[in-house]
Amino acid sequence: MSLNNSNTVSIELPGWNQHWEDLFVKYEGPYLPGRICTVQKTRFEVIIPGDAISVPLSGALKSQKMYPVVGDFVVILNQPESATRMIVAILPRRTVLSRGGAGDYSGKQELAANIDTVFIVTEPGSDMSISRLERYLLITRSSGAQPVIVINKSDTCSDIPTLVKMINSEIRDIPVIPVSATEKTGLDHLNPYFDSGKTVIFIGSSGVGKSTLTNALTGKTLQTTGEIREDDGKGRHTTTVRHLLTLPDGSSLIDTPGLREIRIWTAGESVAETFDDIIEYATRCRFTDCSHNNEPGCAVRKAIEDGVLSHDRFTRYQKILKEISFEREKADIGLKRFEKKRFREISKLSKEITLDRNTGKYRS
Ligand SMILES: Nc1nc2c(ncn2[C@@H]2O[C@H](COP(=O)(O)OP(=O)(O)OP(=O)(O)O)[C@@H](O)[C@H]2O)c(=O)[nH]1
Ligand SMILES: [Mg+2]
Ligand SMILES: [Zn+2]
Repeated sequence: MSLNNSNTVSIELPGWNQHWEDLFVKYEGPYLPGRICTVQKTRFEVIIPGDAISVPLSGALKSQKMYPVVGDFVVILNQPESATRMIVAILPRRTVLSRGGAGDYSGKQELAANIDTVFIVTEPGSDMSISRLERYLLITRSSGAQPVIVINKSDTCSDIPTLVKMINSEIRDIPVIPVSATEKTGLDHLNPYFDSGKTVIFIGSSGVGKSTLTNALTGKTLQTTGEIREDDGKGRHTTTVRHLLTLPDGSSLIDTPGLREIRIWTAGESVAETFDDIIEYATRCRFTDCSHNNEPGCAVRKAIEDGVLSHDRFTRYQKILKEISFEREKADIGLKRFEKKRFREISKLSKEITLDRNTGKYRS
């Protein structure tokens, strides 16, 4: 439970290392460290050294609205003599994946914490959508974790190389890994992300095969999987809770239910990274507050005319900006006043996300 002489960590907890040990040392007394593996209505399933227990949250955490999420490292007050066992603290998160991305906006939903790699799962059929992938990319980037795109069900597509090429041309610098969970092909390419002590998560629409992948990688049928309804090709939600599973090599994997919608409240850097080419063209517009609609000397319009920037990509970028401004306004001033201020906010936001001409770095 504490450091031994050789300064190695002796706590057996998935993902636990010196970093967490250093944060935990101040809890002297009847305390145990734990990692949240499932969140239930009022209780939390927690892995503790050598065991898994179900515990409630302390009243103090509840009143501060501090709710642990799957992947969190927590401190448990452990007093068996008075039958007291509850979560009393959440150790500071290294990364946090939220449905609304980063930022302090009401309604933001935290999905998981302390994730190293986010596998954004899609399939070659009707789920395939660049704009959906970009949304997942935005929330991943603002979480601090590393994104990887996984195309599952590659067995159902006759030309995977062309599909991978298309995704690579629209979304650059992100690994795109085709796999088949049922045929067990391509799974080796996911191995590097499962280093001992690392935590990965599967996100993506319902029915893309996140749970089937989870079972294929763990080699056990831990998660229930579901057939896709034949009439509309839409998967129902087979998985209903986020669940952290520990693999024999000490890595952890979180399977999640499909997300129905991804609202984007994140701005700044993650938008700039995802649409870096557009931000770069914009630095060459004649006017610094160019809206890229019909101003003279607009380098973004020129790039579209020259065929170096796809019009679709620009449209997706504008749509994302509109959406962020919409969510921001809704959170900030309430529905009544927000329609009026909406346009002003969009232009403010596009000005915020700029490339610094001197340093070449993104500003937001
Ligand atoms: N052909 C093919 N089918 C697959 C593959 N992987 C999963 N499936 C099928 O796709 C369906 C949905 O799989 P799930 O693993 O339940 O999907 P999920 O993403 O976990 O869905 P939710 O839990 O609802 O979010 C099942 O019928 C699987 O058998 C694959 O690689 N190839
Ligand atoms: Mg599932
Ligand atoms: Zn412009």
